[in-house]
Order: sequence, then structure tokens, then C-alpha cells
Amino acid sequence: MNAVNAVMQRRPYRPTGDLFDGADPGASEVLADGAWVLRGYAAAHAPVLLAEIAAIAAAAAPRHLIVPGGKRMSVAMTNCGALGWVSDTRGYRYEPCDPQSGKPWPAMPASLLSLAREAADAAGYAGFAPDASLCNFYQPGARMSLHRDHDEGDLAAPIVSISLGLPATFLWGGLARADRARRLRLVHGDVVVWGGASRLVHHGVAPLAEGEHPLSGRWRYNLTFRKAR
Ligand code: MD6
Ligand code: FE
Repeated sequence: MNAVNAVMQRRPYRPTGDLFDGADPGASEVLADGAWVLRGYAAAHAPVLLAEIAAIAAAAAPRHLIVPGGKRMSVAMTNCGALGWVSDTRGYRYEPCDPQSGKPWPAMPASLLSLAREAADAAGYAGFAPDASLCNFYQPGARMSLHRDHDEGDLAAPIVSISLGLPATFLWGGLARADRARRLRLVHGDVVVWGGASRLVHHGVAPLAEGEHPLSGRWRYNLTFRKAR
């Protein structure tokens, strides 16, 4: 079954717009070949997800990593799962333990794992078994420059990305870094699934605008699930 049929069988397509911010769990949009935005897919689960994020942050504090060039990221990051993504002056990699504490990353909560699996399945990627979830914490002004996610051992697996809290402008580029990026608004509850022909597309996040979200205050959270090994 291809991705279009998988989504169509599960959820009838309905066009969306900002009117439906986080409130239309039935809608999905094709972003590119292999890439989907499932509008509002996680919205109903937000209270549980936010509680899990708080527990993860309590066990492994979000921190501003240093990129190999020496700059400090404006987004604070932590991880859950068997492996966690880290960066320092030596490079980017996945590590089984939090370098800050020496302890294993907190386990991936079952609620997060099952939601990520279901979203992947809805986009036509059955059997997604993530072993890493990067948890990103944005405050107004924080941004992520264009990058590709290519540190994972299994590039055949998709990435599932859940957005919560303040809205963001997602930058969706191309396979070449110089390709012009589209701007896409991601709001609370939106889930992006991408793999296949889009797996190595460049992407980023524009500086987060000031705002106040009823559930998260001045924060945007993003969880990305990957098969790192
Ligand atoms: C973010 N996300 O949305 C940053 N990467 O805060 C990512 O860098 C990302 O959303 C790969 C796949 C999905 C993503
Ligand atoms: Fe990324």
C-alpha cells in the first residue's frame, strides 16, 4: 500500500488552514514525496505528552549543545530512548548515555512510542521502531538552521516529528543545501512524518515568535523519533 492510500483509508483528506490550528485531527497534507504533515494528529494526547516531556527534562536536563564549529545552539535539547543525539566540538553522534550525567538517557515512554508508531503507520511507514527521540525546547528567538538528519544508522526508517506549544515556521528545503526553502507553519499537535525520497531533505526552524500558549506558556516543544541504529 502506498502512503497516499494508507492515509486516505485511515483519515479522509480535508483541506486545512490556520482556522483549524491544532483542532483538526482528520487532516493531512503531502509535503513532498514521502513526507506528510498530519495536522493536529497529536493534539488530543498533548496533556500526556507534556507530562512525559517534563519527566524527561527532570531526568536529563535540556541543554544548549555546542556545534562542531564552536557555536552554542539556541534550542535546548535532551533525549529519551536507548540512544540520544549529542553534539560537541568533536562532532555529532548518538550516545547511549547522557554525557552530562554519565547515566543512560531516560527510557522512551510507551505513550510516545505508540503515538510515533501510529503516525508513521498513518503515513505508510509500517513497523517503525524508533530507538531515539530528540526533545527540543524552543523559547522565542530560538531557531534551527537548515540541516539534514543523516547521523542515523537506518536511513530507510522515517522520522516522526511532533510539535507542541507555540507555533513555528518550519523551513522545508531540498536535497541540496542551496535549494530554496518553503515556509510551513507548524502548530500545537501537528505531526510531520518523512522518509523515502524526502529522508535527506534540508530543513530548519525560523526564529520562534513571541507568544503565550495555554498549555506550554512561552515554549515550543518538538520531539523527533528516529531509528538511530
Ligand atoms: C523542529 N525538527 O521541528 C526541528 N528533523 O524543531 C527537525 O529538525 C526535524 O522536525 C527531522 C525530521 C523532522 C523534524
Ligand atoms: Fe532535523
